[in-house]
Amino acid sequence: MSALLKTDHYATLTAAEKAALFSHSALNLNDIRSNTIEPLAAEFQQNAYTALKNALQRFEGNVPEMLVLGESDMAAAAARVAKTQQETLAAFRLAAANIENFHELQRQRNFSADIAGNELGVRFVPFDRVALYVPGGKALYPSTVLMGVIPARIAGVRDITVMTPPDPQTGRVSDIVLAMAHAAGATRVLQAGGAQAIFAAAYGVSELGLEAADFIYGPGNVYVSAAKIHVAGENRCGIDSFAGPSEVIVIADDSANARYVAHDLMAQAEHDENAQAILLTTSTELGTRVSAEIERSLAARSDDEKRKQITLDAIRRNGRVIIVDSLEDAVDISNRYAPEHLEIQTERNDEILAQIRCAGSIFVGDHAPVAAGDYYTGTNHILPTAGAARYASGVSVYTFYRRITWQKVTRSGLEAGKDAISAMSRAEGLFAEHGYSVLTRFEE
Ligand code: HSO
Ligand code: ZN
Repeated sequence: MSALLKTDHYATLTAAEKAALFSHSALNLNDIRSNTIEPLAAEFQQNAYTALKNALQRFEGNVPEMLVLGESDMAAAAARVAKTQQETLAAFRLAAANIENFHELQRQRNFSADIAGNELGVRFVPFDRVALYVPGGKALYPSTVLMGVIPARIAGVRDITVMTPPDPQTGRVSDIVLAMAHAAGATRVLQAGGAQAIFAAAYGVSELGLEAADFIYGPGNVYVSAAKIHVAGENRCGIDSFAGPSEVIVIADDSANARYVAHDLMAQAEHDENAQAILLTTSTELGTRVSAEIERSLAARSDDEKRKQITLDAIRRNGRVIIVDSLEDAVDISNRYAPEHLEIQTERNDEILAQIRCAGSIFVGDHAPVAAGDYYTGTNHILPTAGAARYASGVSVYTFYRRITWQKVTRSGLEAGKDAISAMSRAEGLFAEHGYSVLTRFEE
């Protein structure tokens, strides 16, 4: 049995061990909130522009000369990329087209209906201003720019800010990120990362032409997450669901390919030392072969030492093989865990798919690694983590609408309901005004 990947039989776990399995990678934001986030919020309340510059100087040691890049800067970057990185650009364009086509299908239409003689409807009105956080610094996520901006633009959002930290080496946001922001339809790029970027978007910075955003979304580190929770708690704007370390559950039986499964688990681990990668399988043999492949392949890797170490740490800390008695048990465990990503590689994929109740995004079949959705198929990769898939969904066109209900009530429509309204308002002790506001319309 592998020393790297912890293997257990689910039936033999104690209640506490089962609970630990469902706990996700916990993040404790309490210290960060009181030590960093609350004082920073106070600074922004005084003067957002000064607070932003001071915080960037303090935390990043540098304030970019141009904090905001607009359409012409993004276009210039896109032109440079078109010259120097043609292949990369072509790849991202292919992905953008798939994302665009899939998200186009999610456009909502206003509707209305006759209910008890009155006309009732819903208007889907896009948010006016949104701000997408894209992690930067060591890793680059131009793919996340596409995933965040395209659905907002399709929903009809007119003002889309991308916030991302500049490369510490060059002091500016990379051309490929700017080119993707341009291609996807972003309005501007704020060259700032961290909690201060979130506050800038939430409070607005008039000196930078930045109005307070209605909605802030996108993955980030603990400071970014804590800042988002703070501004949402102040009711300044909406936020997407909690972004913790990335996770995958793979449900597989003995028909699965061990090498594929092993590399899908490692792909998740590659993101972050706190990433979670869990295999639920009915096959002890598959478990053993997956563990062996992970050990073998990591030992053989000699490319990027830093990434290899992250992958190794995540596998060691949060990599698990859980042997289950049946695929039904695997489904049950997965539904309770509510993974960000779920892969299904079994002989009964469709049946299992239909039983899944909680997951961010599901990858069905031997040829559906998470990386396919991360980059290319067209589904979104900004997904709920840490169990939030129980109640939240990934970013989509639906994310960006206000759903405003309306009703046109006629004299006859109101008349049909007036007695019911009187009785109900009386039952709630509100007849004097609620009830009367209806009845007065039928007085001579
Ligand atoms: N798996 C990540 C998304 C991503 N992977 C971006 C590579 N680049 C969270 O769903
Ligand atoms: Zn990924």
